Amino acid sequence: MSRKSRLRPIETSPLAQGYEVYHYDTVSSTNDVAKELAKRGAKEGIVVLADEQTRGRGRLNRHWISPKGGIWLSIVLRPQISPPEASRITFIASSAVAETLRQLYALDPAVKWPNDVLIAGRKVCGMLTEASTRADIVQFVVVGLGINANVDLQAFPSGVRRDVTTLKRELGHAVEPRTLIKTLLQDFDYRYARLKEGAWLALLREWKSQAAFLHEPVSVAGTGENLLGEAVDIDEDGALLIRLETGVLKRVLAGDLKLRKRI
Ligand code: BT5
Repeated sequence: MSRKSRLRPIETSPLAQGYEVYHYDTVSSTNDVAKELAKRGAKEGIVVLADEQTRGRGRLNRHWISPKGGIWLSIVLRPQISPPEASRITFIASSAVAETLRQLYALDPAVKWPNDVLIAGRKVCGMLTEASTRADIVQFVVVGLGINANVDLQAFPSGVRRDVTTLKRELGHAVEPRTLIKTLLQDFDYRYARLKEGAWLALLREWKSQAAFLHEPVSVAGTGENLLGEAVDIDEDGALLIRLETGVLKRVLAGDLKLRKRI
């Protein structure tokens, strides 16, 4: 038996209709635990929540800092989508986070391509969507969300601190995690149901209306060259369209976008 399969949640609770939350103390990565559960047949709507992650991951296996006080969770989904459509889940999850922070705390968050939620230009939440496919069919999707809720800025090394924020810092007080998770899952479910009904383009429009980087000068790294230009749009495939300084319009499927001024 693997170490993972011996993990036991400290609590399970149906926090939102259709979502059963398995709450763990410390795990390596909630995405890894959720993927393991999904491989063993876990149904759609199982949520893995951990107080702390020892090997939290970002994209490209980057380290995701996940101390106690944050909300580190992953949702198992079984959508009938093609592999390239899996990135849609990232978009609806970030919309749900932004809307939840606005509703519960009157904050003014913005989504940023491809997988961030920012407050005043600083990252408060990141998303990691991973799909398991067989013969070009999606078996399951795990969407992981990391929200810096009740985390002190001192938890971050100085190199990332200036680009990061936490809810506690923005609000000046701690938030109630259960209320946040419940509202978030309800909002996510509303968008996910619409996605399944074919409302992707409307959902993408909503995501764009929550974005603060469109029509702004940006740089994009991680594409082999550092691109400088204006973020023009996000297309139906979730790709970024950037107007380079040379005037050429370039389509980018994945990369790291930075605003060239803090807004
Ligand atoms: C992400 O990657 O933003 C995806 C983060 C997903 C985390 C969740 S937590 C629950 C689930 N379980 C996991 O193991 N992962 C998911 P990316 O865009 O590659 O950004 C990573 C970069 O963000 C790092 O290289 C750091 O610079 C920065 N970073 C690390 N920890 C951070 C944090 N807690 N808050 C804000 N930025 C952070």
